[in-house]
Amino acid sequence: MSITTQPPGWFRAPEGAERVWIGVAFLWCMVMTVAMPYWHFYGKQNATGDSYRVTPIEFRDRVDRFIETYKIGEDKGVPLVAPPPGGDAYLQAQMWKWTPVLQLKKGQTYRLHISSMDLQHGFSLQPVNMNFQVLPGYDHILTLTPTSSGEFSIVCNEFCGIGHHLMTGRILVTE
Ligand SMILES: [Cu+2]
Repeated sequence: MSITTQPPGWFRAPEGAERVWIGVAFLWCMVMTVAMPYWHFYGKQNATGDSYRVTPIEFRDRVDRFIETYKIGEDKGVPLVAPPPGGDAYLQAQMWKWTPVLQLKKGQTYRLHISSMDLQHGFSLQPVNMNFQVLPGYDHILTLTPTSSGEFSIVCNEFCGIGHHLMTGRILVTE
């Protein structure tokens, strides 16, 4: 079939159920248009937007220094680190692990620096379901204040290769 012009008068204005559904879809678009910027300013789980350029090697040096200074033990072969309350904490993503395991204090605010050593990973904190992209070359800073104590898991929610499903980490929050 070749491309032809529609015959004159082909257009009929939507009516009945079609009209209702167009209305519903349009209203929902409006709700989302308002809700997204609203949530950006009033939501309590938004990233600060702070991020700085950093090379993977520089970031690894900072993580190593951080671990050396504040290490309090080991958790299944991964260093367990308790950063000073109110201070900086570091988390390194790489195929296929999160380093170190952090031990934070409930109610204290930390500046959590996250970066990747290789490719894009996804930081997904469970069960609270907070999600952030982690990119190599950027030090992403999240201002984090744990509001409940317990054990939280970090899963990678950005497919990063054959070991992606094994890429889990932990954050412990104490009273
Ligand atoms: Cu990953």
